[in-house]
Amino acid sequence: MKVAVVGATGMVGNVMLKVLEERNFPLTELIPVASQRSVGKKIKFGTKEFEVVSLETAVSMKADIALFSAGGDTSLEWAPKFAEAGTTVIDNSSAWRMSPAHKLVIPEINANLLSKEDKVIANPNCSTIQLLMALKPLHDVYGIRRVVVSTYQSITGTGVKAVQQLENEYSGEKGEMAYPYPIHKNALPHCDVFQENGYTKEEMKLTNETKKILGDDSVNVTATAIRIPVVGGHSEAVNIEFHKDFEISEVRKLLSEFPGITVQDNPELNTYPMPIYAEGKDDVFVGRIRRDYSNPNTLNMWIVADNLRKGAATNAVQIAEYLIEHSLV
Ligand code: A2P
Ligand code: 11C
Repeated sequence: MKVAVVGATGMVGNVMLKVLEERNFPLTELIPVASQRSVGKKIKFGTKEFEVVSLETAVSMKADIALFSAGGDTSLEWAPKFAEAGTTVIDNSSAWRMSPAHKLVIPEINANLLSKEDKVIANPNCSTIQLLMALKPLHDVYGIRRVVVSTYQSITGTGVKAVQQLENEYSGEKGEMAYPYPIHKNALPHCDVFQENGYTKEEMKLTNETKKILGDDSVNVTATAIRIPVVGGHSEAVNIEFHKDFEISEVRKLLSEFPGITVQDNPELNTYPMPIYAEGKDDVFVGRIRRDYSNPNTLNMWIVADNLRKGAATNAVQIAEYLIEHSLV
């Protein structure tokens, strides 16, 4: 497989390269792509080095698969050009996620929807992926009526500029601000841009992408997304009201048996998921599983995952693996 990574010099692109390498992806040629300012830079991959090329050059190289993570505008303009050249694009931006013509895929949940005709496939938002990994096995058995989720999101979700802002604040240096306020020692109730309805775009992604991925418009999600000065991953406090009642022991079993989920839940031993330990891992970690006694059929839990891994790069690479395994590319 000839694979292009668009945004190879960025935060997610970097992890995509790492994940491709770790998983021994059947890759014969790597095409790293970034903006004009990075063209010619060398990217190490395994024992080899590859030169960063421009988007124009990359299209003409006719890769089998292109993993895109270079922002929504780049995807909107360039994904169709790659597709026209015969390349299957797996796009990590929000550009195509809600388009009815494009599939929004978490392989463990709905990869069965994919066909050879899908030339631009959307990778869901990071906070949606980890939420749905934990919701899906429970939704299948108890039926979700409503989810209330509060997120505690890593600055790596914003990209290199945000990591630099936090470093500058630690060291007392002045520099470019990724956020409108300091992030060190702070919590910003503001991820992505505000919408007319008073929610942020990140909060609406959680609501809308959930319905699309579960293929069920009746699942209601209300979200508050918070940015905190953490690097390892996103955390989510989730309250779920089901149609049917449940046993906590069965909830634990369903979660433990779902591929890609690790249950870390033993209050006696202070065992629960934390972003510092999720960093660099591909799994979604679930803990603090307990009944909400204030409402019937309702559960509380805490979900943590490395947003650059399962929330972005790993999920995209898993989609690519699925396409290859099922001869869809
Ligand atoms: P570059 O490093 O040349 O700017 P992050 O989200 O971590 O900031 O990374 C964004 C990634 O997207 C980088 O690899 C960046 O390349 C790439 N990128 C940003 N804008 C463009 C563009 N207009 N064309 C191609 N790549 C882009
Ligand atoms: C965040 N979820 O952490 C974002 C990052 O829609 O893919 C990715 C934005 C997106 O702020």
